[in-house]
Amino acid sequence: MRGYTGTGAALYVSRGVSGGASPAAPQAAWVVAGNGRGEGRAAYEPGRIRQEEPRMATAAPLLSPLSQLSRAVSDWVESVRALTQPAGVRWCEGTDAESGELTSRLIREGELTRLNPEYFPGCHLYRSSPSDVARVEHLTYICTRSREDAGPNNNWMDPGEAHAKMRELFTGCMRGRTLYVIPYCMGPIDSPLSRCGVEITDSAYVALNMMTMTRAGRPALERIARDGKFVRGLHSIGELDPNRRFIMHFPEELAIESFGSGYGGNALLGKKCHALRIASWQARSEGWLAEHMLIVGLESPKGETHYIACAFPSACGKTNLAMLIPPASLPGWKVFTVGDDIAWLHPGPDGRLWAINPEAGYFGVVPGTNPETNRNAYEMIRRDTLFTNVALTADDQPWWEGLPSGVPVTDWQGRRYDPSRGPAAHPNSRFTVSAKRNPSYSPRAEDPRGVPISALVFGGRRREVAPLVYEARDWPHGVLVGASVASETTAAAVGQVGVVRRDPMAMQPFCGYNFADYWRHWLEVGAKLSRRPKIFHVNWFRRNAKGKFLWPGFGENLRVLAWMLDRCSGRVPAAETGIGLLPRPEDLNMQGLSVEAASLRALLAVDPVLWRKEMADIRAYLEKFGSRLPAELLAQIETTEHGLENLAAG
Ligand code: SAT
Ligand code: MN
Repeated sequence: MRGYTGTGAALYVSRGVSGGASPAAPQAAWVVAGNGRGEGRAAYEPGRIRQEEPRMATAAPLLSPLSQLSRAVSDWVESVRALTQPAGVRWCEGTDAESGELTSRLIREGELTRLNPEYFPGCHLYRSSPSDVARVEHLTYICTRSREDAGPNNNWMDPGEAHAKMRELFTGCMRGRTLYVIPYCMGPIDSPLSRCGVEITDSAYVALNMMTMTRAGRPALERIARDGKFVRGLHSIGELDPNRRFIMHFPEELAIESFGSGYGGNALLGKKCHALRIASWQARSEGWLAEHMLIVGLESPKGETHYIACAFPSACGKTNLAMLIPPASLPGWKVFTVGDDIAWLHPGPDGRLWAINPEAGYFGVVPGTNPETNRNAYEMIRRDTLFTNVALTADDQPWWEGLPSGVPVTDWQGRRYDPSRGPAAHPNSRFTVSAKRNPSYSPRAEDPRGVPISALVFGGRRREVAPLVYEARDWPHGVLVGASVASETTAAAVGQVGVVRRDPMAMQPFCGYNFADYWRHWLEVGAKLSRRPKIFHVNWFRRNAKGKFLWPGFGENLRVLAWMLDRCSGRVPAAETGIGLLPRPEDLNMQGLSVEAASLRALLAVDPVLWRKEMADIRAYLEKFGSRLPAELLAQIETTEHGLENLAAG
């Protein structure tokens, strides 16, 4: 909660993550008016000069120390302190002054570099250890009493064994370091759909990231004290030794223990560990869905707004789609970002599915971000942004592959840039920035009720087989379509890049329990909805025989989304194929876009031979889940196979 006003009505003029306005470049400021319940409403006011410290329009209220707000949290912090033996304990209030102080400290200690304040005011660079640059799926475990509950999709360890192993690693691990306590809320602070956690970490970099990525600090702890329930996340960077690195999840205890990595999804425990792995488990027992999905609002030229949620694997363009800029040839469309990575979807009293974004910031892939691919993101990350593992120019501007200008002189490891040693910026280099910096940030993103979802979209990175878009026959078929997602691997996780793997619902690395039970849960949630979203599958990454992309992607993807909305509103028919419903070419708005007719035909083609093989692969994959697999999914495979036979015959 940047700019949180405590319990008194107050007006803050707050500074960003960075601390300190550059005299050369006056900065805009977030003006946050509090209503006394921590529901600050923020407006971006360009041209306002940021102040060094928050200013209050009324006297500061007397606040009780954070350590006294929740007995359960304090007891846990005390037990962790005794185990890890830090030099000091610091409870995070979540104020801008505190972020500024942490930033200054990291600069003093040489962990952060201030970037050129003229061009990148309030921006900093962090370099991680070179062997700690991505999620480590092979060291990530789900620790449930029964191995079957974790399922073949997860690494499993017995909870007793895992706790013992972690206890050994955590013993005395924070000696000489500060222990940070970060209470956080995933989702709008006043939303009944939100859930809270507390992360304990010995990394100031992690604390700083968490303050941008979540609503962190006092209001979260106040809510925890009221709710009485929270996820316990314990993190230490240890010695950053890849051989002493584990990311353990205990969904039955609502607990996470992470050791040996300071990077992204391994260490910012609110993100993948809590909001996906633990939350997916919580969601099953409470009747909702925690998904690896962006949420975007689309306003048509007629003024009709629909929200859609889309699941793609990491580094497949979720942030770009969430911040899409309509092409000039599609006038009148507006796009609003609700979230770029995670959606919590709840059946509402009206029979629709309602979504919140549990996060408050973006931890996005930097390479490839430029004015052509994502002008919003490009503008957004020019101030108050924390960069991790990008390169530098001679005048300390951040540089990454895909920028139209600038010359890298220092690579992401801080060495003199030498192209023979690989890219200047790490392919998984990241930006951390508050969602409020996003020019397309939806005002509905802070709505405690969430937004109603008209369509769910699955997608992967596939050179072939999957057409540009198709619609599932109905919800159960949509669950099969989601369960069958396959994608080429990316740099977001350690391992080989570019190999096709099954990534059901883009949740392979993130589902906190057995996929078979998860698909059953999906079927059950759908059965309860009376106004179900339609389900679609897209593939922006189809290539021709020469390896060239057939579809331009980025802003042009709006044409495909517009077709989906036409389908949701019942305005256009669709072509039945064995695999689902495809657009008739005349129903895709191609005005102002030059895609050759042959390419469009290829993009919308369903090859029955390739698809029969694909269905056989999917069946073999699903059968690995044995008797827990819902029979409905096998029935859906059969329906598709019959449809493909008819297609081949007709
Ligand atoms: O898991 S991270 O948060 O590091 C990024 C991703 O894989 O989406
Ligand atoms: Mn992600």
